[in-house]
Order: sequence, then C-alpha cells, then structure tokens
Amino acid sequence: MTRTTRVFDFNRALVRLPARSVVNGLRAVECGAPRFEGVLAEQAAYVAALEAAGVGVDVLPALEAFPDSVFVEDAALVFEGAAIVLRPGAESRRGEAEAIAPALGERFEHVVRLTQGNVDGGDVLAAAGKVFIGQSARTNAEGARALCGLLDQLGLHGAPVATPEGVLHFKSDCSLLDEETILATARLAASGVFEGFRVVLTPEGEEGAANALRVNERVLMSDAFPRTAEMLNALGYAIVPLATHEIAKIDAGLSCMSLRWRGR
Ligand code: CIR
Repeated sequence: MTRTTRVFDFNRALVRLPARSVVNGLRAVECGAPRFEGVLAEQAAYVAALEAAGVGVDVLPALEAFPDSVFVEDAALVFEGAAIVLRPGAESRRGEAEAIAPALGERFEHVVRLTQGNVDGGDVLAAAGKVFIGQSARTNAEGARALCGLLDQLGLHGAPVATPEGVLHFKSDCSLLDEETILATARLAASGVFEGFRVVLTPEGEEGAANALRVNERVLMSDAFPRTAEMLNALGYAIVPLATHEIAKIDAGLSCMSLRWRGR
C-alpha cells in the first residue's frame, strides 16, 4: 500500500549556526539579550529533535554580519524539488536571502527568487492544498502577490491573509498539527482565516505555544507552555518539548530555526 506524502513529512532540513552577534538580534520588546551559549544549546537540542524525528540536518556556518541569520526560515521557502529565495522585510535581514541562495542551489533542482515586495518565511504556512501568506509588518501586499505568482508556477495555491496587529509573524500565532488541524491563538482564529480546517486554540496566556512544528509523527513545542502540551498530548499528538528561553528573547520560536523538505 502506498501512502501519499503529507505536508509535514520531511526527511531533510537546513539550519545555520548562530553567530555571536545573535545577542543583537531584533526584538520588539527589550527583555535582555540572549546568551550566545544558550542559543547554541537550544539549537543543538532542536537539531537533535529533528534528527530523532527522522530528518537529516545540514548545518550551515554562522554569519556574523547577520545577527538573526540563525532563523533561516525567514530567508527562503522550500518544497519538494524547488526553493524560493525571499526578500525579508527587516532592513538588517535583507542580505540573509542572498547568503542562503548558494546552499539552496546545491540542494534543489529549481531555485527561483522573489523580486518584488517583501516576504518573511515566518509569515508563510504551507497547509494541505493552500499556502497561507500572512501580511504583516515584514510581509507586504506586493510581496504576497509576487509570491502567489511563484507558488502558482510550482502548482501551489497561495492565499494572502492578514496577521493580527502587533504579531511579528503569521506563524507566531499558528502551526499545523496535521493536514486537517491547525493550532492557533484565539486572536488569529477569530479572523476566520482557517475556515475549512479544524482549529485547536492555545489556552489563554499560552499564545506563544502556537509556534509549534509538526515534523513527521511528532510535534516540537516550546517547553514554556505546559497546559498546551497537556491538551495536545490528550488529543493524541506526540509532543516533544524544547527549551526556547534564549531565542524567545529575540522573538523566535520553533519553526524559524530550520527549512524543511522532502528530498534526496
Ligand atoms: C526577527 O525579529 O526577525 C528575529 N529576531 C526573530 C525571527 C523569528 N522568525 C520566525 O519566527 N520565523
């Protein structure tokens, strides 16, 4: 019996080592700089969790010139056989896209570039049959439109939607639990954007849990949200709790530290 590949079935991932400059990473609210060694340790545990979930992880060298470059998800989108080099919305992050392009060229048959507007990968949720593109302070309408065109060439349907005011990325507030189910904050779900999907809401006060990461049979989740973990465990998801204490100081969660795909 053959089983078709699900949107969260991955066997490969790309990560980048944090630079020492990560202590200067962008943050909306100042709550102290992350410790470099702490970010390194959180990333090491994350890579181990991806590997334990059945993913082969390639590690790119650190880029000191780009404090946020450990968050590779924002610089590109990857699919089976194809990659899209994005145009991150924050001025200090623009160069990360060109910096990751050669690594994508070595791994993907087709690499195309977004040439208009801005899109951060953190605003893009690839669900079954639909790629949500959340417009935000980092992703504008022009970028979302241009990305829809590129997705169309790959046979994918891009759907521009809104990210709630004050939320960094669309995926800060949602993630896939399975092909029918999305974990989302109440403020994002209230917009009706996930019509047609089953939505599981993060408990009040645990909104940060929404940036989880479904990988094969597991769901990687921050260990800072025990009520969400308990709820998802009870629903039958295999939760892998991971420390995000240091990366959270610079507004990061679990999707942002890797690019994931199915490939050779
Ligand atoms: C930033 O503000 O761009 C970084 N400090 C955090 C990026 C997190 N990226 C993501 O969730 N996709």
